[in-house]
Amino acid sequence: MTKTLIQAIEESGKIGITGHIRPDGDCVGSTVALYNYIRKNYPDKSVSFFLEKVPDEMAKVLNAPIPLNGDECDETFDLFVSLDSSSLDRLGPNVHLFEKAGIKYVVDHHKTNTCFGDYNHVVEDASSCCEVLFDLLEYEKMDLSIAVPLYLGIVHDTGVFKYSSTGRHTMEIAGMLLDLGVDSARIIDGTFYEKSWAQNKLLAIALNKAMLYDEGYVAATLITRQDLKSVGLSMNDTDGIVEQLRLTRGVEIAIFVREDGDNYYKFSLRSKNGEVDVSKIAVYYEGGGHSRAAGFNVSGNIDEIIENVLRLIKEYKNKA
Ligand SMILES: [Mn+2]
Repeated sequence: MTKTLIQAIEESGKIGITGHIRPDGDCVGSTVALYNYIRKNYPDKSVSFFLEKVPDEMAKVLNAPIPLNGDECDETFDLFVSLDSSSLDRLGPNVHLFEKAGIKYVVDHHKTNTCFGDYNHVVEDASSCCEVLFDLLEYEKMDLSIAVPLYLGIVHDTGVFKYSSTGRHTMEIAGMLLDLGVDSARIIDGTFYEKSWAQNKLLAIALNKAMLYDEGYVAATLITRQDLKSVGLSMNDTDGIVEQLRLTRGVEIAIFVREDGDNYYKFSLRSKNGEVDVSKIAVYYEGGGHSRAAGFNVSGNIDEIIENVLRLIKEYKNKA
């Protein structure tokens, strides 16, 4: 027997909510929206919000709770909801809270989702987890504190309504959220396009170091810890670089590599027209994602890894 998210909420007194480590806009948006929805409509229930720090630019436009850290919590929840996370390990310090909860509920849109809950509501072709969540909640019970984070998540996961996952339904939801009073320009510019001066400087470094491979089919760049240090930024400030590479005319595959430790790297992959399913490359390295946007972490010699990724691109391209 399946159970809707609303049923699970209604039969639980103590509820926990979490998303994945290094939360992006969709993760922040979906977790905050569900938190605010429960607070507004079920004031008698206890609800706790577990996540890493909400990025400042998002916190500015959101009515977001202060996140808790699962490492510092030993409680047992009647219901624990995981949003926008494709696997259990992506819950980071909150894995143990999810595992011992009475009802483990997964809401997601990653096709690589491992269905690690008791109930797994995974809609593969949805633009975002926020879109999936919108459909699980009642519109009549939403207000601006719920509409803003949902809109923010959709904006971020669709690259502002332009990725192929953006469908009629996505736009209908966005329209319904606008009806609730969402200030769309403030969310789009303030949380998606706007970058700090240091981030723009980092983008300059990344573009300067970028290389073309496979006769311009692939563009790739690498940002080292030293590069980040030179502009005073941290690992969380590299958003948007892979997107800029992707926008290069003629480039089909964009690769952004970030050095996160000694011989330890984070890869972000984009496929412009879907000629190569980059989630297959991510899965090869035990990462995950979508066919046009995926990522993974890997240890080893960077030249050899890049060479292998380029080989995989060729292999999957010929299979498409
Ligand atoms: Mn997402």
